[in-house]
Amino acid sequence: MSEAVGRGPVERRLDELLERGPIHFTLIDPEKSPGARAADLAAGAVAAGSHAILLGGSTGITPELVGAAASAIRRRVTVPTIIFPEGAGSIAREADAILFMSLLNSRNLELVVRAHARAAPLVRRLGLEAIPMGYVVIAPGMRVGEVGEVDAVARDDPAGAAGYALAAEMLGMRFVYLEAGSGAPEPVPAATVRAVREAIRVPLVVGGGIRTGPDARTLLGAGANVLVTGSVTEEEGLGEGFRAIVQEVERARSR
Ligand code: 1GP
Repeated sequence: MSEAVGRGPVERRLDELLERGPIHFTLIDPEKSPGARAADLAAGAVAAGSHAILLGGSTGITPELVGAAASAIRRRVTVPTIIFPEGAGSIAREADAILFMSLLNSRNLELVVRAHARAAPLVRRLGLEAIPMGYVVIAPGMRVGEVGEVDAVARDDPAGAAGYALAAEMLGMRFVYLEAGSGAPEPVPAATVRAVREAIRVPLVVGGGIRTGPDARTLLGAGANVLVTGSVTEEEGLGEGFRAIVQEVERARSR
């Protein structure tokens, strides 16, 4: 029983890494980068120092695309491959785990809990490890803000974000993710990250619009535990920006 409701091996591994400092997740969209291309990106990202691969995208995702990418990635790297779902169509048995996340500030109950109610039996049947996460969109929110029918937390409302994050923790979610939206012109404000970090005890994930080393340094300084980058990885092909971000995480880990 306790094993069924407790932390699985992927989450335990993340917790161990987090005990020694912040970590970096590389987000790969299996529609833009299918199969072998996803595996090449993952191998490069891990060689540069990234700690896990997230597989997800906001449109056109199917279990076949996720499954093929996850299989190819698992042949190349030993870090966890974790599904960052857009819905039930993202669920594939080939991944190591799934972020089982509720979009807390959506107006659409589908994205808060109803899709989860339909997906949960499949996740259990496939034996996928579910990592419970509260997902909170901060303005501008970009595409996930629109598709997710979100009442985005304003950029000058750190207390609003902290309220959602603390509610997530009190509901038993073991990670909180602050999302500015993929391709956001600016990441989540440092003041928001700081307020949330001070409010909660569980690890804080931050993503959306992180493109440079200084962006990463600011967010890490404000207390982010996990940085997620997607656009900088795929558009610039693991270029200077990606490397600088991972180096900042590495520097923070060695302090
Ligand atoms: C999106 O937070 C992630 O869900 C990553 O955003 O593509 O802007 O890096 P970017």
